[in-house]
Amino acid sequence: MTKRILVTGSYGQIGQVLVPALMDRYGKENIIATGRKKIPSVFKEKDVHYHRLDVRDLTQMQTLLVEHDIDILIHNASVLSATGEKNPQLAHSINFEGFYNALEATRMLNLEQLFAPSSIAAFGPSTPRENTPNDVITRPTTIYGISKVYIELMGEYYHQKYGLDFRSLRYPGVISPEEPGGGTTDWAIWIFWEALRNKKYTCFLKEDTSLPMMYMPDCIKSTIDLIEADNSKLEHRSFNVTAFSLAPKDLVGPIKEAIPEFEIAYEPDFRQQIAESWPASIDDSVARKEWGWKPDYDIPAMTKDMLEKISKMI
Ligand code: AKB
Repeated sequence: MTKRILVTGSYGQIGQVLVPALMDRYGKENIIATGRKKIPSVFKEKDVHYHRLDVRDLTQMQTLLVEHDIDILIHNASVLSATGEKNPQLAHSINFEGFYNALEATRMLNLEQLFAPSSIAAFGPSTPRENTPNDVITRPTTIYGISKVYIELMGEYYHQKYGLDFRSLRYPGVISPEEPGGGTTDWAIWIFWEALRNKKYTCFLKEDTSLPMMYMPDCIKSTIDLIEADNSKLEHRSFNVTAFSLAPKDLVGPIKEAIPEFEIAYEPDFRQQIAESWPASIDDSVARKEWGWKPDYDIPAMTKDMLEKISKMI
């Protein structure tokens, strides 16, 4: 049966790709994209059904959900890790108030499902860094990470208290040609753009800082697969997902193969500390077992596709 889906934060790096993917799958007329700004040009070109929404406004959110007869709310609106550390107050209001409104709107309107992403940022320095399990200590040290733990715990609370069908993925760094929105894993996008544009890149993380990552098509696949997963098979509500782990030095060789003159320099900044508080690799066996998660892209396949796509965009 066709679902009607509303997406908040829809013109972020992930939303820009997720919205068209949802339109293909569920029908253009069934997807409503929302965001704080006026309709972005990428959505105009694709004729996306778009409305302005500040997620801190519960009445506005409820009105759109009712007017468009929404079944599933995908709540992507969020201030990311690096921007959050520059403005913790803004991150608090958007990430905490916004998610609370999404939860309350889902409960009051009895929507079928609420999906809201978590992140590897939910982990902290006291979490084991290698092969981090799904069920493990989460004591993050960034405002973004704390908001992700809030999302997971409040979502799980509403699930057990009200039977609300909350689902979440702990996204790793997501790599794609689209512009990222102020995260710590953004280097893995800019390195490709800068290699193709200027043949050199200055990285804001140290060369051996490994973090879990995935390519955008896998991010979209994991999101749709979890939304459509059989609820009776889910023992968890929040899941680790990953495809590979990547440090800046790991991309130098593969990029040089395509662009032999490519050079990299390292000037670590405040984002180094954030990255060091996150896992280097995570264990996603719970997602594989409960809803069949399996990524399609490894590092060589992702690198080839990124270079091809960005070359066409320059
Ligand atoms: C960030 O770096 O803030 C995000 C994330 C890992 O959640 N990409």
